[in-house]
Amino acid sequence: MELDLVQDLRKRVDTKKGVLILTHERPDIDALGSVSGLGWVLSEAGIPFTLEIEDWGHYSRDLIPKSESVCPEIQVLLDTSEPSRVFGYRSDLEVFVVDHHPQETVRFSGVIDTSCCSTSALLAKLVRPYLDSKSSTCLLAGLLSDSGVLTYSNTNEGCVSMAIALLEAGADWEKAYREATKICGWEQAIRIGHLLSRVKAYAPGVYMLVVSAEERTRMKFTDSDFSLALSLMQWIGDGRLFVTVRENPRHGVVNVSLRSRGTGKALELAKALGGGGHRMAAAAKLRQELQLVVLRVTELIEGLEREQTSILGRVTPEDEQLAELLEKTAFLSTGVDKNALSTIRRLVVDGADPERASWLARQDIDLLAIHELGQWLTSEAPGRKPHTFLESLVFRQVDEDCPA
Ligand SMILES: [Mn+2]
Repeated sequence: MELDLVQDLRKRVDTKKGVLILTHERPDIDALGSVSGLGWVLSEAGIPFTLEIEDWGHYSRDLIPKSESVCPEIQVLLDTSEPSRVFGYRSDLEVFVVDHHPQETVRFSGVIDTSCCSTSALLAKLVRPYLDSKSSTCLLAGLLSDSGVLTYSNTNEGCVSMAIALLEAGADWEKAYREATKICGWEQAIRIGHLLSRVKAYAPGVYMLVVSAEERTRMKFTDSDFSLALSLMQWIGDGRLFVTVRENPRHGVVNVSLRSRGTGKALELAKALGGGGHRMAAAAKLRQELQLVVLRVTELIEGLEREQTSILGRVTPEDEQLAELLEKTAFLSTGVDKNALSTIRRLVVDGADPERASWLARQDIDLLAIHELGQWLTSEAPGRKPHTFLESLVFRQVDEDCPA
């Protein structure tokens, strides 16, 4: 039997007090979608709550539920179970965790499920009877963000089933997709274009973006710019490892983010650098000179090279059908309904690998295409018409009235 989180929280809190909802610092869309999704659910259920978030970033203001001023009795930690990473953590309160990251030591009660593609998908399971269109749109945004719109290796049957359930509960696919992929206006699009023009190939299938503190300050690159550039880099068809290395002007640290495909080793590399994360999406923070970090990363990549990891294994007819569906819907950016998702679920159950299918559908996209996309973003006047597939895709990601 699945836990009913709403009933559970109702039992634990006094009607006059309430629940404090928290997540990690520098929250991503999975974190924000989970926090806001749970907020909407609790407000529907009449349980008082407060959200305390470091930064909502570009998240749509109409998807953020209003916090009440409560004197909380319990804090729910979403998308992390590590107090030192939680923004607003209170050591005097009881803790309940919902997370899909592996937990080193069990310290708190809660639900940890590393087989879930996102915390928002896991949370959706726990509050399923209470979902409405607002909460399910928020949770779907988180699911789509963490699963690369159902194309990363964490996209399993449960993940697709939950996307269907959220759609049935009233989620707005287009809005959730937009939240998961949003570029905030043409100013941000242009900065991302500058970043994409700087991407280099370091070994076959290995693409890296290195930015110094000086460059970062001069070009006003933000964390969100880097994370969107890293997503866009992953359109490169033959890529199996994608890396950003950025020097932080304020803290004298260098941040490394890694994404890998197939048998790629993002987590292994991150651990070698003293960091952590998921198997295919990981990060590390180093207090070292930028050039030394780049050297270390390059050496680690060369070590991988010798192992000759294969990208993706054998392609099946189900992979091909799924690739076709991805192409037809422009990678699920348009024309997605319950039928399309049910087809995806059937193909996944029959053995299709969403990552392999998306690799098939992206085969023609190379580093040159990413550089050209960068050029188009930086040279064209904002709002000019797109020509290529990638240009149209990114064009639709740009939200001209997103919150500043
Ligand atoms: Mn997550």
